[in-house]
Amino acid sequence: MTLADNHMGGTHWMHPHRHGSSSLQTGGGAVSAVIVEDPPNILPKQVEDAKEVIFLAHLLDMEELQETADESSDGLFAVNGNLPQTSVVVNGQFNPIISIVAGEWVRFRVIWASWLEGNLNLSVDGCEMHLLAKDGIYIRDFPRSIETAPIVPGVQTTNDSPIQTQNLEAWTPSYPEYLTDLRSSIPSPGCTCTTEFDRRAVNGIPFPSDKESYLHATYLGAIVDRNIESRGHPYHQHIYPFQLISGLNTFGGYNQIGDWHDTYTGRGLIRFSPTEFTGKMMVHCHRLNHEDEGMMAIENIGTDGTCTCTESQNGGLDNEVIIGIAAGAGALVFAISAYVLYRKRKIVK
Ligand SMILES: [Cu+2]
Repeated sequence: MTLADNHMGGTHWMHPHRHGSSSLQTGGGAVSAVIVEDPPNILPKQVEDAKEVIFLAHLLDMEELQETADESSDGLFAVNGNLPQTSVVVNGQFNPIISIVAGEWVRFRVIWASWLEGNLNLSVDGCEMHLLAKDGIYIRDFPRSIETAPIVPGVQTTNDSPIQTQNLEAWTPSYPEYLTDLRSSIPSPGCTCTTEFDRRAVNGIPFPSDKESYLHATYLGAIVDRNIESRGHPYHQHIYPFQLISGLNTFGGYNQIGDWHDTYTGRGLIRFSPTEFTGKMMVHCHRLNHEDEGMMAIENIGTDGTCTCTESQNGGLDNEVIIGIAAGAGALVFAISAYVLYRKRKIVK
């Protein structure tokens, strides 16, 4: 795997994405961590020196997998004998023991490689927990104290989990150009669209059988806003990470305005700017059985300076709040250098 020189270090993961088989293959265990290491002397010393634990949590639900296989008429997958109890395994193990030393900071690289509903809600009894990064991108206000990491399905995050030790020093990463802050940017004309997840479709439209028809279109250099109405579904976007702008579910402070994500559950305004890669950008529910059933759409990134939106076909949804959020959104800025994102699309997702 070759990454651009300016790719930010971080914790990622990869899984298969064959449409119609994503949930079966990913749920069956075809998941792996992808760690992008930082060069020396980039991270604060307390983080750089910390013991590191890769914590790849995966939902093992054989009953659901068998049902998925039956629904998809997959003749290859079969569970024989007694089904193991549904559980979350960590690094492939059930109830593994991770030893840490009292008073020392530990860097947890946490991946919730889930393919169904439900957040991971990671907490460590008796330990302080501070957020360092989400979705493979460092936050700007480390150390952000959190009680629980409500990691949504498909997401990776990095925590530092200590036990009463010296205070962590504040640190703001220097962001590469493709992660330029968009909070104060003004969205480009016509580039603010609404994306709704509901009833195994996006804006009322199931994933098109031609695999070509796109929902929204944008272009290189545009400042793009999306009013996300995902309800309980984790909205996931390929290629370009997006910045949380307004109207967010903060999950008790875990999410802050300006955070970079590639997955977000709930309602709110997000912003991104395509900077290098043109063509298809997939968006989908990261409950992969929903994605397989049609809750996925294509955004097209062109070069002609034109944005288009496809309105929701649902009709009856309450959009007033969303519109209010859009009007009240200030503006930020960001731009993604595509090399990274390309790799993300091709390899990580
Ligand atoms: Cu969903």
